[in-house]
Amino acid sequence: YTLKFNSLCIEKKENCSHIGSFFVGPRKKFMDQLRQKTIVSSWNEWDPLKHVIVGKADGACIPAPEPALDAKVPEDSDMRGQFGPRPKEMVDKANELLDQFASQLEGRGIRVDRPTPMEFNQKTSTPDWQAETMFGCMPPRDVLLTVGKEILEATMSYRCRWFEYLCYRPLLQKYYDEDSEMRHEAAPKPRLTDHDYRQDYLSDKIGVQKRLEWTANKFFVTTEEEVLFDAADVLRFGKDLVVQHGFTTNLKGIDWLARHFPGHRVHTVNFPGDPYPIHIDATFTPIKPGLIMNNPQRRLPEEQREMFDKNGWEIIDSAQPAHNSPPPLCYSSVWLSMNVLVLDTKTVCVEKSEVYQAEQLDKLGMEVVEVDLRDAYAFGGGLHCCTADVYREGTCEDYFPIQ
Ligand code: DAV
Repeated sequence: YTLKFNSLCIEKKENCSHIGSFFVGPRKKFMDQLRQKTIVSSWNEWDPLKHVIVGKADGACIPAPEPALDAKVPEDSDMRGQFGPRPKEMVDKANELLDQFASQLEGRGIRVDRPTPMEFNQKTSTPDWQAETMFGCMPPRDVLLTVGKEILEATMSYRCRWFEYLCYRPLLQKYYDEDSEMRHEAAPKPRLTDHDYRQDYLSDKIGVQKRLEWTANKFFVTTEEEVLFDAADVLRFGKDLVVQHGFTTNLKGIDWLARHFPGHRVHTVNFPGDPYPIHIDATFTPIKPGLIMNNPQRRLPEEQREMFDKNGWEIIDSAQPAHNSPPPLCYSSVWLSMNVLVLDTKTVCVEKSEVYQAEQLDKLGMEVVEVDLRDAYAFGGGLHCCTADVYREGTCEDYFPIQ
């Protein structure tokens, strides 16, 4: 069938240019596409990666002030007080690096798909609010959560990111068509009214000391008004999901995930020491079964270690970042150093300038693949952030039988 279909298309290609760009590419690539069977499945952060989405920087904006975002942008950040499209040279550079990363993965036999950027420099609104700009689609990890054969669109918790899922819909629809067992789900869209955010966080003069106190007491910017979560607050360990309670995910969000995945055990964690707790992936990084790197400034509290200790998992301090400050216009911290992408239990992608992190993983016996990505950090994060799993080999295992 494939060959027949293929020869028909090749034949048609000459006189049917309107048939679309899908058929116009080089013949080999086209045949490869036909041969690849799409499988959606990923149960953890370390099984052999076979198919992944890598984000794009096109048209990304610095979002306009809004309650949840203001709480996250560091008080001394160069981004405070400005919004709108990011400088073109920075977009081009970030895209060059993301394209290069995609090619590196493809060179290792991993299938890579890219999202469809939209006009992010436009106002969006719902009956409840209006946002001046959108954000971008560099970090698919924030939006898409793959658990087994399901890809779930997170609620998100910033107004500027409410419509971001649209950038991934062309891919999700394709996967849905191509894998008859794929489950495409979307969490309930939140209203994101002012009731969702603590007014206390509206000031830009809170100070780090006060923030550390608040976050240690789990007094975060988001309230418990409604279900809220970002996908990047979730780590997958087979039968167990570990979810960070912080600025972008509230307890209702975690409860919703537990009800939504009844076959899983869902664990709530938080990491005192982080004045801006969003997303778990620069804080707690599983490398392979039994081994997790933890940010030494944001250690998992003793009382939350039990399930790891009991089951013989080791939690080690990650190496120090190589930089003292994030790159310009970046809303993430220097700890993107530990935002690595594990390709399999022996291979890990580390940002090229993060020499201490690379050295640590090398000493742990991993093959380190260097990836130049620092100039894309500002667009939404590091190597883990800018990817989302479609397919990793492997099955749903119980790594924590003693609960
Ligand atoms: O440390 O700023 C960044 C995570 C982005 N997904 C941090 C967390």
